Formats: sequence, C-alpha cells, structure tokens
Amino acid sequence: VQTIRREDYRAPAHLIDEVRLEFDLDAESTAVVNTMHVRPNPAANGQDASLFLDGEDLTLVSVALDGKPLDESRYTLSQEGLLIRDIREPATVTIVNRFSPAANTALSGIYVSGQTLISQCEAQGFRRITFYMDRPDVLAKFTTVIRASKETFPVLLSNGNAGEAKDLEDGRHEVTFVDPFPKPSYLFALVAGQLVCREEKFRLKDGRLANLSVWVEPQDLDKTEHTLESLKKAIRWDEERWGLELDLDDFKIVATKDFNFGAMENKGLNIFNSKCALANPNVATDEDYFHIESVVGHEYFHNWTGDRITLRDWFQLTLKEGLTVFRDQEFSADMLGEPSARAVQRIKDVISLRAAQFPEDASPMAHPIRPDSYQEINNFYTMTVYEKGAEVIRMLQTLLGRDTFRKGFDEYIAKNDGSAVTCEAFLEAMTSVSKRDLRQFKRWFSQAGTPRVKVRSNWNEEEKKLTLSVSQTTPSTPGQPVKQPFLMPFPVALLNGDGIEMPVKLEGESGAGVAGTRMLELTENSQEFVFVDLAEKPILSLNRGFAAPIILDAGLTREERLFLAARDGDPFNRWDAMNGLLIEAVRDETRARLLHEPHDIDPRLLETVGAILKDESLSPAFKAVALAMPTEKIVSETLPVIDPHAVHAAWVAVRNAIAKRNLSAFMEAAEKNVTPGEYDPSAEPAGKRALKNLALGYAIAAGNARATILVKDQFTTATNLTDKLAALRLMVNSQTPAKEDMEVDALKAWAGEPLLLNKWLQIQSTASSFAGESLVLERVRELVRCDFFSIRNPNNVYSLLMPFFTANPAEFHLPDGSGYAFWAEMVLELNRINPQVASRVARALENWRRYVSPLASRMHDALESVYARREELSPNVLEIIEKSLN
Ligand code: HT7
Ligand code: ZN
Repeated sequence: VQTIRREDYRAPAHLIDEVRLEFDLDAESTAVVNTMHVRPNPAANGQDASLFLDGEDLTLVSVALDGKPLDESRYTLSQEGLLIRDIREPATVTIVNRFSPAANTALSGIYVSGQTLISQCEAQGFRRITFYMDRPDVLAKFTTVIRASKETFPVLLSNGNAGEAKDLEDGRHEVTFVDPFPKPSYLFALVAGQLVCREEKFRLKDGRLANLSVWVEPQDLDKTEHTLESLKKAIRWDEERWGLELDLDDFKIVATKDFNFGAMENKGLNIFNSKCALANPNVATDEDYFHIESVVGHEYFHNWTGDRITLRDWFQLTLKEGLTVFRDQEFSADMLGEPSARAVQRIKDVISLRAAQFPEDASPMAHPIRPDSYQEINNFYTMTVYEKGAEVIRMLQTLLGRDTFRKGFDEYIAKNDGSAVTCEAFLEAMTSVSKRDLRQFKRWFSQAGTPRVKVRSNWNEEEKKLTLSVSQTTPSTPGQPVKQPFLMPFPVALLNGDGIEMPVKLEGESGAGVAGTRMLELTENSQEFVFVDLAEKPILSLNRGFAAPIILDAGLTREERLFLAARDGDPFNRWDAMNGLLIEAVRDETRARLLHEPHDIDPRLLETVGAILKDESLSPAFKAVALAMPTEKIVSETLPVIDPHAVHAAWVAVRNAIAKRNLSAFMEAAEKNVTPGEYDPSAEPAGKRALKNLALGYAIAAGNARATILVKDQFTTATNLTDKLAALRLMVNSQTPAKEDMEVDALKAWAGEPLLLNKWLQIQSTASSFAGESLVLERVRELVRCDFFSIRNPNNVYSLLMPFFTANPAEFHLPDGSGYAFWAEMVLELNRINPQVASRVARALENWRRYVSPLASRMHDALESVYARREELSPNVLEIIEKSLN
C-alpha cells in the first residue's frame, strides 16, 4: 500500500476550467459522457505534459481529443486511471465510460439506495463516476445533463441551477444543471429517484428570495419540518454572526437511509444520512432534534468554509472540518442562548472529546490535526481532525478575543474566496489582524497527543501570595518521540471560602487586582505564576470552560474538589469536579476489588450528589450531566491497565451506592420533572426529561419497586420518543420479567421504520446480560442474521455492531476471546462490502495493548487473524490493522 506524504504535494500538471457531464442513468449500467476543457497549469511550469485522470471501477468506452478519437498509443489505462500523454496546449478531452450503481456496495461514487440513485464523492468517489483529476485543488465549472426514465426517476437533481428540462422519447426525460461556482470534484452531487419535497421561499439578508427544499422518499415527508427550520436558522445565523450569505438561488437537502457518514456538503445539494436529517415526535428523541439542527448547520456552514474556500490537498482537511465544527458548536450554543444550557452543551462536547478523541490521540492511529501522511484518506475523517481541530480554532478565539478573531475570519474569507488553500491561510489571516506571532501556536497543527498539564501551588501565608508552578508535557506518539511545548490559553480563578472569585493580581502588576477569571498563557515546559495581595488561601479553578484540550493534574485535594463540585461558579469546572470525583470513586473501587481490599465509597461524594440534586439554582439539564455516571470506557481511559470486568463491577457498586444513599431525592426528581402536554424538543423540557430518566435509572438500581412501575407505565404511555426509549432501555437493563414482552412489542411497532429499528438495535447491543440470560454476544450474533438487519446498511452496522464493540466493554471483552473472533468475522465480511465502514469497525481493537492479560493477547490474535488475510484486505482496513499491530 502506498503512503501519501504531505511534503510530496505537487501542483497539478493540468487544470480543468469547465466540465460538461452527460449521464444516461440506469441502476445496472450508467453511461457518462465527460467533456473537459483542459489546459497545462502555468504554476506547474510544464514539468509534466501527461494528463492523469483518476478512475476506479470504471469501464472505458472511448477517449477523444478536440473531438477526434484518440489513438490508443496516446493513452494508458490502469487500475488507478487513465494517462493521456502529451497535452501541452489547451484541449477538449471527451471521455465516455460506464459504471454500475447497483454493484456499488461501497456507497462511494453513485450507488442505489432503495429506488433512488445517490452520489457520495468526498473524498475520492468522483473517480468512481468518471475519469477526472479527482483532487481538491482542481476547480472547474460544472454543467450536468441528466437523462433517465421518467417513471423510475421522476426527480433529477444536481448542483447549481436547474436549466432546461425536457421529455425525450422512450419515456425518458432530461434536465440540465449549471453550477456557476467553480468547485472541486468532491463537491459534485447527483440524486435521482421518486422523491417529494418540502420547500419554502426564504428572504435573505440582502433581500433576495432563496428557494429552500428538503427532498425525501414520500413516507418521510412528515419528518422534514425540523430539517427546513434548522436550515433557515443556520442561514440567518451565518448572516448575523459571520456576515456570510447564501450565494445560490436554490439550496437543496436530500435525505437517504444508506450513507457512510453523517452528511455531505455538496455545493447547493447537501446529502444527509436520514438519522441526521429526519425527525418527528414519533421517530426522534430530544438529542436527535438537537443533533439534526447542528448537522444541518454544519453542512450549510461548509458553503463558505469548505466550498467557497476549499482545500489544496486532503492533509488540510481540518481547515474545513475543524473550523466548521467550531462554527456548528457556536451555532448550537447561540441557539440555546441561555448560559446554563450553553454550558451543558460545552460539557457534552467535552465528554465526547474525552471519550473518543483523547483515546485516539493515545493510540497507534494518533495523528496531528493536520497529518503528515496517510495510506487511505477516508481513515482520517477522525475525532482528531474534526473535534480536536475545533478545539484548536476555539483556542485561537480565546487567545485573540472574539472581535479580533472575527476580523481574522473576515480576512480569511476575503483573501481566499474561490481558492484551494492550506491551514497556513487561516493562521496568516489571524496573524495579520492580531499582529501576534502565532508560530508557536501552529504546533497544534503538527504535534499529535494530548498535552498533560500539571499544576502545583504553594501558599505563603505570611506574604499572602500563591505561586503556581505549571508544567506541560505531551507523550510521544507514532513518529513523534519528542514534543515542543504548546501555546495555550489557561483561564484561572482563585476562589475564596464562599466560592467567590477573588481579585487577582500577578506579581509586578500595579493597581488593585481584578475579581473574575484571569487569562494566563502557557508557553513553556515549566512556568511560574505568582499571585499577590490575596486575602486568604484560595481554591483553584483552572482551565475554566475547558479552554485548552488537555489532561489537567491540578494537584487538588479531594476536599478541594468536593468544594468545587459544590461551589465553583464556572459551570464547566463545577461539572468537571463532580465528574472527576465519580471517575475516581469507580477507579478506587476497581483497585480495591482487584486487591480484595474492603473499600467504602466516600460518604462526602454521596452527599454531594444529594446536594446537587436538591440545589434549586441548578437547571435540570445541568443536574443530569453532573450526576450521570461516567461511562466504563471513560473510567478505563484513566487506568494504566484496563480490566473491563473489574471496572464494570466497580461501576455497578458505585452507582448502586449513590442510588441507595439518595433514593428519596431521586424519586422526588423523577416525579417533579415530568413534561406533560404537547412534545417540545427545546432545551428546557429536554433537560427535565434527562433528569427524570436519570433519576429513574438510579431508583431502579436501588431496587425501588415503585420506580419499576413508573418506568413500565412510561413505556406504554409516553407521548415522546425520548421517554419511551429511556423506559425501554431501563427495562432491558434490569431483571424485570416483563422486559421480553416490551422488547418484542417495540420491535413489532418499529421494524418498519429504519430510524426506530436502529434505536432498538442499539439498545440490544449495549445491554447487560444477567445470570440465566443469553450473552449479549449471542443476541448480537442472532440479530446479524435476522432479515431486518442488513450488513450493507451502514446505519444498521453503526447501531448494532459498533456500539457492541466500542461501548459495551463488559459484554464484548469476554475472557475466552469469542467477542474478538466475532469482531474479526464482521471486519472481514464488511471489508468485502464497504471498506469505509469496515475500517471504522476495525478500529475497535486498536488499543489492545492497554488491556489486561490475557485479553490483550486474545485481541492481538484476532488482529493477526485479520492480517493473515491481508491479500483480501482493502487499503482502508489494511492501514488500520497494520498500525494496530505495529
Ligand atoms: N465532509 C463530509 C465528509 C463525508 C465523508 C467522508 C468520507 C466518506 C464519506 C463521507 N461522507 C461525508 C461530512 C462533513 O464533515 O460535513
Ligand atoms: Zn464537515
């Protein structure tokens, strides 16, 4: 397998100014006539006169140059594409080729979903449609002509404005789309099918009327209202917050149930996985409503950060993804408005960063947000590129301040509109407006690994001063043994005994101290900060709001952390203190059990849970995140050696102790936070539901019979899916005899709706098995064979297999290794069908070295068993397996 290196980037030898694509669509065999206006790239200085066009799984029919068939001696066809020699002058290249959408199980290129033809071109799917310079730095104006049977494909869509439409003989019809904006091939899109739409004219800020539409199969039309509302909010927000307007008259969204990823920002024709677009109260939970708004926003925001300004090469992926995730996080926060709801959102984003990105940063797949090399670019659509990338942009905003950051953003847009650029373009714009030297900051783009920041404080009672000694280290990662220190923001508050922020003054500063959060900047391996004129010994609230994506060792006593959990005015840090105490409790319990030492859970922790539950000043949504047990995976991440079964037993013990100690408060919270009346997915009622369902979970764990009755009742009477699903999950994870009937009822009611079926599958795969029941592994194996599960459907895989391999450690990591054998079977099967999905599943074992013996060696055996079949492996899976084993 070839390794592609960032340093090897070469400008393209040729440019394509215009392309006209004519499709004769047919599910079995589609024909393409591709006419490209090509010219040598002046920037390449004529180094290479050969025009190379990528092509994969295509049948070439003919090649012509300036209208004349090309002699075979002028071109070479290979597995990778078509090389046409000697193109030294501007020329028109016409290629005719065919491909089969029906045979395309990889869901890259043009494929069949039900009766619909759908395209997915990012990152390198366009080469599965026609021969082309399939790289992001070749920008062309596209004209797309689509011809198809009017009966089978009444609706034909592509990027840009629909031009001429006409009926042809033989029941076929034809539509022409002209996209006025030059774009790279990865933003091309085509959809054809029996679709219907919800549409609306929307007044843009400059007075123009844009036509917005959401296209779906007819049975899904009643799930498109929230999609369209989210799109309108996103358009308005981009105008108001960033001064960016929609540049098209028509903006279309399409939803499909067969999609490798969440969604795709094709210019003017965004395509969505239906789970990220479709909602109504019967099929979507509170979280789904929220998530859809954020993904619709994300794809829309790409119109500027990604489409108008695109990437020079795939190494720059974070330039569009990190920045656009940052933009969608800001959008979601602004839509929440209210500070405590915003804080809860920040907490949830950090939970997922810690649960998935931190482990990735410590894995054999660790890479900087801008990687230096890859074998398969599809393996680099990672939490690091996306979520850590967003944290890096957020740090820039924190360091420069919102106003300067906005000016830098404006400059980035103004200077780079219409071009394909590198991450430097963004940093240069920020440097130019802020006049700050951001060279050290740039290390965030090149160094992998999560920095550890250690803080030790020294209080001088006589001089009333506090010295903070702060050091940072970043562990080595593959290919990067030594790291340089990062520049990072580090906001700090010093709290007095009442939890009030004390005036802060650093040694050498004049005047009185200022009360509030003080922004420090970390730049060195070790630094000291001396705070003076303090009235009393303070308690430290560090890295407030999680300003820097680090692992912090604040050196605080448990007493101090209990204080922060009860008093810190920074909601993030208050949550973090509580969450840290819960993690520590499970960790201590795990150790004690492994050493067979009796151990009591700190009663102060149990009391703090009760105090938070009863604190009237806190929102239900905050209480729900503060009192949620950290997942077993999160706890395991903090252990040097992972023993999933010991962690599971400890987790259950801590949860039960919390539940028993606070049972009456949990029951009160469960009964106080019901949300009667019409379903409303907004943050406040959603927060109440979250707290109620959390409280019911604890109450059931405490063995409370009334809670079980309430939950059973909730399952049958719930008027919203959040409550119904929560009830089912709680029952499935309990030992109540009624659970089987509930599972069967739910399956019967939901089997016909993919969105619901997937939720049902996920409940099954993340369940716990109890004595006398079959193992979850056995149930998952059976479900894979059921006719309602299709391994070809990514959402089915993401609902049943992925959660089992990654989010149910006690059931997956069976001591005999049978879970791993099943994983290997599934990876090999998926590898034949859909390499992108297969490689995501393959990553489930990458951190095998961190597990206790003999699990680690059994995981290793399973990896070896897949590697033994390397001849059959796709580059996607091979890269993951090789990196995991190395
Ligand atoms: N930019 C989109 C990425 C994407 C994708 C990547 C690989 C394979 C399939 C894919 N579908 C969509 C999604 C986004 O970040 O907005
Ligand atoms: Zn994106």
